[in-house]
Amino acid sequence: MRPHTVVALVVISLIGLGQGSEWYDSGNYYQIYPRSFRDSDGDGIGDLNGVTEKLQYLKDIGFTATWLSPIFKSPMVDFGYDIADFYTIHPEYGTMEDFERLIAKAKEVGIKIILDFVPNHTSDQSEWFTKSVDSDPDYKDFYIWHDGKINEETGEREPPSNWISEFRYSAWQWNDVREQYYLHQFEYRQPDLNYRNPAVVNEMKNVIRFWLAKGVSGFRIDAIPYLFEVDLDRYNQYPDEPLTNDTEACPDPDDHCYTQHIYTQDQPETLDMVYQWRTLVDEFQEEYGGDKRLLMTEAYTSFDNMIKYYGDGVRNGSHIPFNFDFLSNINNASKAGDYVEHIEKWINSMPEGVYANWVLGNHDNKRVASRFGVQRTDLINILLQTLPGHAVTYNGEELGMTDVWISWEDTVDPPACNTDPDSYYDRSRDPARTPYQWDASSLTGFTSADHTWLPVAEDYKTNNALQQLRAPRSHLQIFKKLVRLRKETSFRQGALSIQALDDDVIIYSRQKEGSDLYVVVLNLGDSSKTIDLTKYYSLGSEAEIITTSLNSQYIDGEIINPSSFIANAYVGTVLVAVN
Ligand SMILES: *[C@@H]1O[C@H](CO)[C@@H](O)[C@H](O)[C@H]1NC(C)=O
Ligand SMILES: *[C@@H]1O[C@H](CO)[C@@H](O)[C@H](O)[C@H]1NC(C)=O
Ligand SMILES: *[C@@H]1O[C@H](CO)[C@@H](O)[C@H](O)[C@H]1NC(C)=O
Ligand SMILES: CC(=O)N[C@H]1CO[C@H](CO)[C@@H](O)[C@@H]1O
Ligand SMILES: [Ca+2]
Ligand SMILES: [Ca+2]
Repeated sequence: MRPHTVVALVVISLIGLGQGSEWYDSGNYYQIYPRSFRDSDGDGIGDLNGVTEKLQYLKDIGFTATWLSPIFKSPMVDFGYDIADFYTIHPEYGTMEDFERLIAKAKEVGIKIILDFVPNHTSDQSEWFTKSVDSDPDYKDFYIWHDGKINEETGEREPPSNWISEFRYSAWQWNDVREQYYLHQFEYRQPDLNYRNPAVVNEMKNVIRFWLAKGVSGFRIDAIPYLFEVDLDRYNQYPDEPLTNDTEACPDPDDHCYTQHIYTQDQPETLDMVYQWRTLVDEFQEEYGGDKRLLMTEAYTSFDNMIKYYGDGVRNGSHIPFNFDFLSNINNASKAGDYVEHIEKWINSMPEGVYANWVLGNHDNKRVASRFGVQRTDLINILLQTLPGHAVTYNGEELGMTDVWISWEDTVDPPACNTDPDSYYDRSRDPARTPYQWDASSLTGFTSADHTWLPVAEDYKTNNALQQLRAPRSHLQIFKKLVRLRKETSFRQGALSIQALDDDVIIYSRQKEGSDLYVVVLNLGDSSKTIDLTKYYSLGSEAEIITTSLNSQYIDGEIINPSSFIANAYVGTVLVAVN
């Protein structure tokens, strides 16, 4: 064994956490990308009836809840993140009756449904926007309009400020009818709503109430940092954002990273809005009864801000502010110490009475198996499922699905389409959005059509859910075991004692006093290591392998000697002490 870079033993005590009795405690969440999950009617596009059909499958794996990427009426410029009508189901995905059946089936099966709420913008096809363009008095100020400014040298009209869209180019778009610019922090066909207009705040609360009344268990709220922009009343005109001046990382003036978003992100009013929404869902539950309703929030923002989404000590906010500190900082090159540092950082910074959450994949990032290597698939799933708090899984990660290469011609994702054939691939989110691999039949059992909206992975004949369910050992079998394990007292309520042994190996224990002692060993590196686990944890002469990566030399149920445990390359293992 290589000499250790010794990192002090860090014991994170979580006593007092996880004692709650809400349905979402230590929850296991599954993100469904409906367009790619299951096509029930043979048009090559996933739909609600497809989701309904597969709810039992998700329940069998053991998920608590599933959150669906947007299912609302949309011209699909940004695949549903451009909503034309917040109160209507997108026709390609089904009808309101289909949705009601989905909710009924979910209740029957015992899995909660969480919807994606996209508050920052609508589609330019929204009736609200059309009316705003026409200066209808009720909608005139629903969006952020401005005359722009006149360039003193050329005399020409220019956008009000240098703000850049997340999807490249100016965040201001000229409208010929209203003869003004409107703001869009994403695609130009996604105009930003004006949250300084109380009518907008009110209407969006109505949207939340509408779906709560339909029986959803909560919302995952999209792109929150962009909600508010700087208050125009405080300036004569919208101020330019400072340049980042990073000519190496961001040389292109059309790229979002070219400026620092001090006026367009993380404005103080944003947190208040989240707290208001929390009050709304809490009040709804008090009024109409039933289980508590849950809020999950998406905010790529500073660490301190992420933590504030939980609440400010007086008001509560999001139950699950997605941990993008982990997602953004942990990558294939991360060392064991980096993992431990980020895990500790989150747990130590959370306010009391809330849970941590762990997420490494979603529809905006390349697939976990592709980012970390297929060999590490099980290791990453073991990590996410055995840390204290909520675990969030993007559909397909439990199968170890990998990115599918998509040609420039087949590319449909707007940030990629806004580039060119040479540079689109890095920006494209299509490779992680391909159809879910159900079985080995034509087009992987996703559809009965002869085409799909994005290509199906080439490996689907050997890598699919059915094959993995039938195989005695598979990514999915390991995942299912982990999900069951999480329900054990030591995982729900036990303390975490974690350390990095060197650059490659992370070890931790989960134990609640009086309950089983579990030890997790993760070897990120490419060589086997022999470890005396009894040096770190009070293990006796025997321990049982609960589950371990496919490429491990051990098998589940095997009894081993923990004083000479062999951690194979890229392998994760969960052991339990045997008395
Ligand atoms: C970038 O350079 C400009 C002009 O030199 C300067 O005004 C600005 O403050 C710089 N931005 C940062 C983030 O340092
Ligand atoms: C915040 O949530 C906690 C439970 O997590 C509860 O005890 C407290 O009353 C809530 N505060 C408000 C202002 O709702
Ligand atoms: C991840 O890192 C390993 C070395 O630790 C390397 O062999 C592999 O190619 C990397 N995989 C990806 C997808 O970058
Ligand atoms: C992770 C996530 O949901 N990202 C979304 C953030 O918001 C933009 C615009 O609505 C979408 O394009 C992303 O997919
Ligand atoms: Ca369909
Ligand atoms: Ca906004």
